[in-house]
Amino acid sequence: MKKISAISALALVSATGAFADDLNVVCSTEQAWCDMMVSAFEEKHPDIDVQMVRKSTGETLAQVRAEAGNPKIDVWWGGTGDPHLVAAEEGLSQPSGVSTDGLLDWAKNMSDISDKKTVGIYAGALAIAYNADVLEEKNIAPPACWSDLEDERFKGEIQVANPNSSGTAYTELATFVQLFGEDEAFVKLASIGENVNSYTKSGSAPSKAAARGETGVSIGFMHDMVKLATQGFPLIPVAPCEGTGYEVGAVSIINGARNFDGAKKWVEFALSADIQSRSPEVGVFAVPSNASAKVAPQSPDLETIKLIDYDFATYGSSATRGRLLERWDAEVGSKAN
Ligand code: S7P
Repeated sequence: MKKISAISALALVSATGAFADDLNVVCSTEQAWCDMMVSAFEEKHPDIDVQMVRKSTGETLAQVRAEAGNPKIDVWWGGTGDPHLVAAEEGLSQPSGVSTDGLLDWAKNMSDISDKKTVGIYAGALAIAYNADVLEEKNIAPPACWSDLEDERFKGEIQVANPNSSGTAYTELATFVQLFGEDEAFVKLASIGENVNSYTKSGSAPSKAAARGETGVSIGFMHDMVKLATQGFPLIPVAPCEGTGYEVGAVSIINGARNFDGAKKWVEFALSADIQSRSPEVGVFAVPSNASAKVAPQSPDLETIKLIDYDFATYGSSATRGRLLERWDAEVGSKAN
């Protein structure tokens, strides 16, 4: 009898394709950080087997939407907060029940505006970077402001991601709208577009390309630029003179998650000071959301950067994101070289 039950259990496992304690995670940060999180989590919870894939933030939102009602993902960790807020608003994620005590206000704000369906895990400022060797060789004066990127001296020299797939590039789009007003923002983005050599899928790809000298200038998160600079690349991060926006990276449990308990343990783990203090081990210098986590000396000091009061409720809403992306496609993306 016992034997039959064991066989039935095995049959059930192969029919559903998963053991109960498999945890399916989509990670929207850098691969090295994703890998470190998985091994540290499995060390703490040896009974849980994590299956992780890395995808950009906008791409993950598209997958979560496509799988609504029958999700393959349990937990979505990392990536910029706006698409996490969109998922929350569209009923695609659910409250984790994990306490936000001990988190900084900008992290709690994500929880407050999403009915507790997402929460902040790190923050980082949007910036410009340039390869000092490339610009010097071509005798191009470095940029100091967003508006400089419209100048024809940067023709073919700028790389940035596509805001449909990349949360980083959507942060840039929303930052321009908040800094310059919507119509002026699209004029500027189209004019910068004249100088863009490629719109990449991933938000961190342009700065890696700039570090290698494949493009002169990139737009991305300053902490990712700092990582490349500390690795010895001639990459100089610039906080734009007009001011800049920032991201709050987030974590969400998907609505209908097959392993809610495991997902909740992941969120608890991701919010803990111990693991947040370890991100510099893999060269991630974003600012941690747990007030007790150690901040690496290499982390950009957000207090010294002219940051806008980024409106996450508005720019993380489904209608605003959808409308801005449609306009970007029509006025900027469609004109890509
Ligand atoms: O590693 C940190 C980080 O750069 O990873 C995320 C990622 O670049 C976002 O990717 P996409 O733009 O491709 O969606 C950022 O949230 C974070 O700063």
